[in-house]
Amino acid sequence: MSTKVLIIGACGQIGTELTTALRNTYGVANVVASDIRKSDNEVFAHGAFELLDARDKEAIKVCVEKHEITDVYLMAALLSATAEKNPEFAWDLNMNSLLHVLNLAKERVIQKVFWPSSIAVFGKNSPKVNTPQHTIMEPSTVYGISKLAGERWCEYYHKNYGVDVRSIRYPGIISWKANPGGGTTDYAVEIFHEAIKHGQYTCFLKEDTALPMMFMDDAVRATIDIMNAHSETIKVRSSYNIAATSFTPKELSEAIQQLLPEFVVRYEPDFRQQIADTWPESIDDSAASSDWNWSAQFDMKAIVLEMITNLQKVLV
Ligand code: AKB
Repeated sequence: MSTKVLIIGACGQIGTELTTALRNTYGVANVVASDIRKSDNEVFAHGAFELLDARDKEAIKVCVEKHEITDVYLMAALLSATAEKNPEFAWDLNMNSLLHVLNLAKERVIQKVFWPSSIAVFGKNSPKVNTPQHTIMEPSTVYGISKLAGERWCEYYHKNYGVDVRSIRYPGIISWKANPGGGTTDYAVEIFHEAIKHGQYTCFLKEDTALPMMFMDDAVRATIDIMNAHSETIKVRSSYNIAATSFTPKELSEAIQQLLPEFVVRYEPDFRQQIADTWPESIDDSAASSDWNWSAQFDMKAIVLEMITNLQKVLV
């Protein structure tokens, strides 16, 4: 059977670029984008698009059957900072959307599922440096709790019902084509926009808060690679650690100042500081490397160059 893809939550930061990458891989006719609202990003001006609430199992099933979908990428979620403001809604969206899609796979309506987890599954008792694949996991945010519960469901559905579900724990994702929304790592995107537009930025995290980060191209490649890997090589059916780089706001600011010497940063930590304080500083991704050959291509310097070069074209 040929691959026909549905992306749920396609208009978000990762979904937008994943839509383009999946269309390049499988052809425009074989990729359906969906979201609760359509974004005006030009990516969605062409190709199939469905308005879809990720909490509505029946609507997902109708869409899947209409387009004869084989693979679902479930990208809809409330991220860490927004979820803290609306815990019950976050739990409903993050958890029920996953269960709906896993059940469609259990019923063999679809063949394969991609579902993103996050470094937010770790907590203050997890080792902070080079956080291992398997370790203490005591997330303190609603988002982290929902991602950890989701990981357990993924493994459960694989083990008990043979569901082919694959997952990676995204770090903070840095990109210039679509904005992030509601995350703790969002500062690492906002800072570029403000540096170019206003020459200054007020950061909501402390200058020495190190967090794992990744450029969008690496994140999208990881997503497509894990989905294309042979099933037997995917030994972790909860979710894989993946890593690219780690840096503090101060280190990022200094790298930006290399290209924009006038750039000034102030620090006014808010409630997101408490979230960041419970997350890893860096991640051990050796399981992903050995099982399905994962490795990142963009370090901090390369990310800064890509961001500034591309945003200068679109913002100025
Ligand atoms: C967030 O900050 O909430 C996300 C994440 C690390 O999962 N970017």
